[in-house]
Amino acid sequence: MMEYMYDIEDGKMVVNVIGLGYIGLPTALIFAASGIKVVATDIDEQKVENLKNGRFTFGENGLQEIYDKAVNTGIEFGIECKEADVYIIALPTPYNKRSRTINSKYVISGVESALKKCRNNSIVIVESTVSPGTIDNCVLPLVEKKNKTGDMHIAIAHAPERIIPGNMLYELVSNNRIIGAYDTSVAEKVKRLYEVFCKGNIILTDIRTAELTKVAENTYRDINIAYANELVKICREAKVDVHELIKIANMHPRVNILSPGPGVGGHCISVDPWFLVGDYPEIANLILTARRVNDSMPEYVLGRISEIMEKENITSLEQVGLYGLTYKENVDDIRESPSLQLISCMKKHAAKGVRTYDPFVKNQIIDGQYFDLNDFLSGLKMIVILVGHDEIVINQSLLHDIVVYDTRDVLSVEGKYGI
Ligand code: SAJ
Repeated sequence: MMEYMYDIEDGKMVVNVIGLGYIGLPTALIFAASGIKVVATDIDEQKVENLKNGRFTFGENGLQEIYDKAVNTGIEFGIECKEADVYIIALPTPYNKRSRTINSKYVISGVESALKKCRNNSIVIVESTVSPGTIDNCVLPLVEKKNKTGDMHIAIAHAPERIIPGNMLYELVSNNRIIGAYDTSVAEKVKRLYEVFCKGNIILTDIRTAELTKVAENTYRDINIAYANELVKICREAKVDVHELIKIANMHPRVNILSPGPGVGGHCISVDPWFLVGDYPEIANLILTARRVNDSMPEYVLGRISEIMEKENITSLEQVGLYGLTYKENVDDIRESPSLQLISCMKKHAAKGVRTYDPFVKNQIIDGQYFDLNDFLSGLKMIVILVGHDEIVINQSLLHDIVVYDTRDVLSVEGKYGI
C-alpha cells in the first residue's frame, strides 16, 4: 500500500503546485482554501512577486475571494519547489506547429524540479493536457531513474484539468474528475486528496486512458463546432437561416449541435485535436477535417465582411470596426483567438485600417486598437461582432444606426447580418 509521509488528516501534508497559470493558480488556491498546506511555485519571478502582493495576471470569476481565503490559510508563493508529499504539474503543453506533435519540455522540467526536492513516497501528479503516451515516454523514465538511484518510491498520476475559463472555480468543485495511475493504491490516494474540494465523481483509470480521455473530450467539441460551422456555409448556399435550422434540429431528443462562430480559439480545443492528428496521421481523418473547417472560418468571415461592405456601399475599412479580440466571451485570454486570425488574414490581403476594441484587453496588442467603447463606435459605419461579451449585449442600443454583422448571434438588433 502506497503511503504518504504525512496524511491529509494530520494536517501536515504539503502540496507543491508547479506552474501558476490559468489552471495552476486556481488549483493551488482551492487546495489552500480547503486547509491543505500549499507551496505555489512558478519560474516567473515577476508573477510570483505579483501574486504575493495580490495581483493576478488574468481575471476569473471568484479568483479574488479564493485568493483571500488561501492567503489566510498560509499559501506560500515562490520560485523554488519545496519538499512536499504531492507535486501538481500545471505547466503548458504547446504543440509543434509543423509536426503537430506535443512539446513536453515544460512538463519535463517541472517534473525534474519536483524530483530534486521530493520526499520518499511523494506523488507527482500531471494536470497538464498531454497526448496519449507522453507520461510513459517522458515522465516515467525520470521517476524510475530517481527511484532507482535514490532508493525511493515516487509515484505518478495524471489528473487532467477539465475546467472552463470563465467558470473555473465553480467547475473545479463540481465537475467530475479523472485520475489515471499505474497503481490503484496511488489513484485512491490522489482521489482522497482531490476530494478535499471536488464534489463531482472522481473516476479512477489507467494513465493512458486518462490522457486520451481529456484529448478526446476537447476533440469531440471541436468536431461538433466544425459541424455547426460547415452548416453555416451550406445554409448560405441553400438560403436557410443557420440559427433557425440549429434551433429546430436541436429539438430532436438526440441532436445537440453547438453554435457556429468566426473560428475556434483558446489553448485547448484548437490545439488538442492536433495531438491526435500528429500522432495518428493515417487514422485521424475526421479530426483533421474538423480542424480545417474551424480554421477556415476567419477567412470565411473576411469574405462576408467584403460582401456586406459592398452591399451597404461602405468603401473603406476605416469605417469598419471589429468588436472582440479574446478567444471567447467574457474572458481576457487571447490565445489562438479567431479575431487575431482574422486580422492576420486581412494583413495577407493587404487590408489595412480596421479598428478593433475589446473591453477585456487593456494593453495594446495590435494597431488600430481602441480602449473605450464610445471612442471605438464614433464614426463607424459597420461593426463586426467577433466575441459575444456581455458588454456589447448590454449596450446594443448604441448600434441602432450602423450596419451590424453579428458572427456570434448574440444581438437582437433589427436588420443585422448573421454569420
Ligand atoms: N465555440 C464555438 N461554438 C460553441 C462553443 C465554443 O465557436 O458552441 C468556440 C469558442 O468561442 C472558443 C472555442 O470554441 O473560441 C473554445 O471555447 P470553449 O468554451 O468550447 O472551450 P475552452 O477552450 O474554453 O475550454 C475547453 C473545455 N473543454 C470542453 O468543453 C470539452 C474545458 O472543459 C477544458 O478544461 C478546456 O478546454 C481545457 O483546458 O482543455
